[in-house]
Amino acid sequence: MTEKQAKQISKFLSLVLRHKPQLLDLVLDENGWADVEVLLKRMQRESKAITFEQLEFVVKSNDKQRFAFNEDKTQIRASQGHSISINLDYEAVKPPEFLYHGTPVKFIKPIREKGLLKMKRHHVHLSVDIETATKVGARRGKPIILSISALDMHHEGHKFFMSENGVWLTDNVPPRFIDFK
Ligand code: HQG
Repeated sequence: MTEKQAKQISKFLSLVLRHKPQLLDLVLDENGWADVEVLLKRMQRESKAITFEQLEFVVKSNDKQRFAFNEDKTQIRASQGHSISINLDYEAVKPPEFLYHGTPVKFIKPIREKGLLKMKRHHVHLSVDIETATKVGARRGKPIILSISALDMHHEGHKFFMSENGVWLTDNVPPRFIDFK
C-alpha cells in the first residue's frame, strides 16, 4: 500500500469513526468502538475493500496516531476529534503549566470575547508544543499561537484529558487563561 492510499483510507476512517458511521451503517458503542470485522465487510460493500493487515498498517503508520485498536484488535476507534456523541472515557489528569492552541487570525476577536469553545467537536484541542499548535492552526490560514495557563485552569477546577495520541482535551478555555501576546 502506498503512503497516498494509506492517507486516503485514514481520511475515510476519520469520517466514519468520528463523524458519520451511518455512511457504513456502522454502530459505534458508547465509547466509540466499532467492530473491526463489520467495518472491513462494510468497506468491501462500498468498494473500499482493504484487508485486516492493510488496516493494521494504516493504524500503525498514521502520522498522528489517530486510531487505536482494543487489546485483541477486534475493535477500532478514533482516539479524538469526534463530532458524534460518544464517551472516550479518558481519566482527568493534571496538565503541564502551559498548553498551546493554534488558530487563524480571523478567529481571534471572538476568542477574546468568549474564550476557546469546542465548536463542533467534543472538546477544545490543545497541544503540548508550539510546533504542533502551529500545524493545527495553519490548516485554516496564517495561524496565531495562543498560550494557555493550563495548570491555573486545573487549580480552578477545569478538567483536562489526554487522548491516546497525546492531544490535550478540555471543555472550554475562558479568555482570562489565554495569553494573546
Ligand atoms: C476555533 C485536527 C471562534 C478554534 C487538528 C479552531 C487538531 C473559535 C476552530 C484537531 C472559538 C475549531 C482539532 C470561538 C475556538 N470563536 N472560533 N470562541 N473557539 N475556535 O477543527 O483545534 O487531523 O474543531 O481555534 O490537528 O483546529 O483531525 O479544532 O480553529 O488536533 O486528527 O474554531 O483536529 O486533528 O476547529 O483542531 P476544530 P482545532 P485531525
